[in-house]
Amino acid sequence: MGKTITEKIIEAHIVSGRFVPGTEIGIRIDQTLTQDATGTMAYLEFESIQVPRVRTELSISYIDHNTIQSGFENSDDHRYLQTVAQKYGIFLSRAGNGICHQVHFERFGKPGKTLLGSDSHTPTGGALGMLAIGAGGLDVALAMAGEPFYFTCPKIIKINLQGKLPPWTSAKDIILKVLEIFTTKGNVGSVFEYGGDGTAALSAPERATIANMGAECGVTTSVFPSDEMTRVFLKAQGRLDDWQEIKADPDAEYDRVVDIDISHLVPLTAKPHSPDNVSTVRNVEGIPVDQVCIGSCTNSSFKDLVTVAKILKGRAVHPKVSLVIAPGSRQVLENLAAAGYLTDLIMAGARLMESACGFCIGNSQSPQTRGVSLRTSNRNYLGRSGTIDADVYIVSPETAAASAITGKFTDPRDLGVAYPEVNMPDRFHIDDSMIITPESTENSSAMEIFRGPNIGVPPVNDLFPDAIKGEVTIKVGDKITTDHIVPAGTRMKYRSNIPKYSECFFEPLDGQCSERAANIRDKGKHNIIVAGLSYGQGSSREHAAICTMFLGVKAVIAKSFERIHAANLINFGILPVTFKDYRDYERINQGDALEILNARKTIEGNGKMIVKNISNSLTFEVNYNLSERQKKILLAGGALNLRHT
Ligand code: MIC
Ligand code: SF4
Repeated sequence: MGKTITEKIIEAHIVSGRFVPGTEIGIRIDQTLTQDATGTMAYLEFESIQVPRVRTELSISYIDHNTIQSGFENSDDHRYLQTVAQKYGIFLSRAGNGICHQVHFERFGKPGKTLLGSDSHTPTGGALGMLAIGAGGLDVALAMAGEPFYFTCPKIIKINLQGKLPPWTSAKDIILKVLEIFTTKGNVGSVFEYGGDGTAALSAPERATIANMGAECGVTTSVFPSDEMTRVFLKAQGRLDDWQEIKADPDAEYDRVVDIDISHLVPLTAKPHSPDNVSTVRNVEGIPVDQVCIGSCTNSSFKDLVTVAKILKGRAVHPKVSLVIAPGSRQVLENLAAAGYLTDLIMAGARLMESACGFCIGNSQSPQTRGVSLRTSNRNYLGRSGTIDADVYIVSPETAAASAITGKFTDPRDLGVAYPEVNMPDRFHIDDSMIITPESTENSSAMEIFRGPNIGVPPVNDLFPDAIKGEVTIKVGDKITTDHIVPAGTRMKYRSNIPKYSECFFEPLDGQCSERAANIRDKGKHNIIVAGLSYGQGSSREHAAICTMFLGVKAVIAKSFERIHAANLINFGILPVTFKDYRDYERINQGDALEILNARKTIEGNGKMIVKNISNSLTFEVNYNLSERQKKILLAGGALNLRHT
């Protein structure tokens, strides 16, 4: 039987288990990436593992999230990252060089390789035919130390794109269509593998937009073939030698095949406050717009921004609209400048931002109170923009540019002009001068690491308790994201200071939650979280698990979990369990006293796990699905404890 692309790459890297969907496998990781907001903790963890040098083919540390450097904390983190990178053999992409996924795609991604990144949008690399997976910082630290990455062998869903995109629709509309079909929940343990004649016609940057936002569906990753389009892109990056053809065998079998005829697509948008709240732009046209933000790792390529420049050329941004543009990398910025497109953007009234995450992470460019913001980014969770009552819509660069001109939500087909043709350069202007190469091995042992006062130590947990006895600290609904658990924005500068960061635990939903949890913990009781479907969507930030651990949470009982967050909970010694009967969710209230007697023994012996609700005298069963490896980690109180025993 023929093989899928995913199967081929996994089989070439597998070190534990076999390719049987649903079972745990371990793969060798060729490349790792980190970014500053997750990286500082990941490198503190890496240091505590005590290996002298990274053991990957390539490890690179990007500074792209907290580049605003308000206060000393970010700059301290950045200096820490630079010195750690020098010492341990890690490349470092400096602040201003661009967003990790865009730069990695341009300069380092290689067909056929495996990439593990401490950021949920790492799958962007799948656009080049690599297996690129997002994970918590500790898993990335372990991969840098040469350990395999363990995950559930995925089911493969083929997305068969057919036909040709009509004018004024683009890759963003394709992935919004995919989100409409698959939604943000229920896709854990799957990989999207793209194929069909519609895929063959998409350029590598267009594929990157699609692979990037597969993360919003919760899939392990998305993979494209490495074909002529990949070759053309790598050649233009001066990296033809990195190209190899990778395609699925004609008789490859998939768990499911979904056909999408893209020739009938129309401009789409994801309405507030979830990327799967998809509607046609036609349906929302006319809504007055206050802000338009173009950029983020989803849509900030040269192709995207030339399209925007061509739409804006000779026109002016509407006086009521603030138009913010953040090119994805310095390469994009330099190429826009060299070809004159930057002038068109500036003359139209665009505000040019640094090549960084910027507005996407909510630490700048927050919209006005009850403002309407159209963004080309990938997430529009409540409050993520920094303004809790703003309405954020996700749109394509075409819809964003058209609406910036008219001042209202506009279907770009109504601009009444020809769709701009964008020719990609045969060779990009390439400049890697902001990527620092690490010290040679001889010099590295003497290198000192810079540590400012904001840099803590990775917190450790106690052994997993014999029994869990505590209180429901908070009961939440479906689709709770890691942004709800520990928000980013201005709080993000405390990523290496866990006691401080824990103060905003569940802040967007309940301002008292952190204090309540600390009180329960300080009374010697355990905290327990109760949640609905798809708990822990979105960001890979392991801080959502570390702060949970710091506040003394021992178990999370949910209807279902998202992959990265569930793995992070186990890595930090917290038990994720699911309701056997969803009706039991209704029978629990915040503040209820719960007990899981013999929790430890039950896990050791694979027994039935029964939860007793002392407050209403009911008992119910919960499921847990742990491999032997995960059990050891959990019972030791987390992966770092296990390594140190
Ligand atoms: C995000 O888009 O939410 C982030 C910020 O890039 C995160 C990582 C983080 O929280 O640092 C992600 O996607 O993993
Ligand atoms: Fe940065 Fe936004 Fe991409 Fe996250 S989604 S990596 S914050 S640009």
